[in-house]
Amino acid sequence: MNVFATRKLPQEVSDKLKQQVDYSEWHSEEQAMTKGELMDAIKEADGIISVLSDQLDAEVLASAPHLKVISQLAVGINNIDVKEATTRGVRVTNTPDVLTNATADLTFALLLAAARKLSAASAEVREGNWKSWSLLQLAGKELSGATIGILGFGRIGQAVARRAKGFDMNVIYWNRSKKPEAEVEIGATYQEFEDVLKQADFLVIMLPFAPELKYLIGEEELALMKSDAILVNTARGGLVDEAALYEALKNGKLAAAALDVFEKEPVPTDHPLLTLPNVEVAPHIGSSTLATRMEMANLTVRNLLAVLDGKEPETPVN
Ligand code: 8YV
Repeated sequence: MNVFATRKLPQEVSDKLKQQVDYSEWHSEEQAMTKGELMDAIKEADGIISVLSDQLDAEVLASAPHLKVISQLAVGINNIDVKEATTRGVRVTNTPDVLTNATADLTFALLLAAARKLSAASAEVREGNWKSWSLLQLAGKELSGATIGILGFGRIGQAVARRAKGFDMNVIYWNRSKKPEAEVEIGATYQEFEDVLKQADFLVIMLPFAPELKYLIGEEELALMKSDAILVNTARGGLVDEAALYEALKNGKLAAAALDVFEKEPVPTDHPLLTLPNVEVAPHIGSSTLATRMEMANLTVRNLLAVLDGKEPETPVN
C-alpha cells in the first residue's frame, strides 16, 4: 500500500508506518504543498495523511484513483470534500476528543492574556518601560463574576465552560441544539444567539467552520456586544469578519480580541489586526501540546492502517 503524508510526521511514527506500508511524506516543514504538487504526490496513493491547509476538493480527489482513505490529522475537516470522497468510496477519518483539553487550555490562555494585557505587559518589562508602580498600570479585566458566552457547545466548548467555572465565571452558551445534560453537569445556561452576544463579557467562538457560518460574527453582531467585551477565537478564522473586527477594536466598540486562527493562514504580517495593541495572537496552536500532537499523530496512523486493513477506523467521519 502506498501512503503519502502532506507534513513530516515524528520519526517514531513514520518508522512504524514504514514497517507496514510504502510511505513517503512532503519534505518541507517551512513550505506547504501547492495544489499541483499535492495532485502529483498522491497519484499512486492508497492513503493520505492530511492537515487543514490541504484542499482535498473534487479535482484533487480525482487525481488519486487508488485512494481508499484520507486520514486527517485534525478534528476539523472543512478542507475535505467529504461528499465527493464518499461518492468515490474513500473513507475519511479525523482526530476528535484527543485534542479537546489542549485546545480548551489554549483558549483560556489567550482569554487570560487578553484580559490581563499580557503581550503589552511583557513588552513593558522587556523594553525598559517599567518605570514605577501606578494604581491603574495595565489594569485588566476581572474574570470572577464575569459572563463568558460560548458559541458552540460541543466537546471543546464544554471543556472551555468547565474551565470557566473554575474561574467563578457565569457561563452562557448558544448551540444549534440545546445540551440539557451538559447544562446541568457544568452549570451553564442556554441563551439565544443574540442574547449571548449582548450579555457576554468574554465571547468565545467554539464552532466548526461551514460555508453558511462564514462571517457569523460581523459588523452587526459586533455592534450588539458590550464595548468592554473581549472576543476569543480559537475555532476558525472564517467565522469572523476580520475587517469588521478591526474596525470595532480600533474604534473602542470592543475592548480586545485573542485570536489563534485567521481567515488566511499563516496570517500575513501586514494584516491590520496585527497593528493593534489590544489583540493577542497565536499561530493556530490550539492542539499543540507534545502529548496531544503525538496522540493525534498516532490516532491518525491507527485510523489509516485500519481502513487499509479492511477494518473499521476508531474515529470515522463518513
Ligand atoms: C490542527 C485544528 O492542529 O484539529 C483541528 O481542527 O484546527 C488543529 O488542531 C491543525 O489545524 C492541523 O490540521
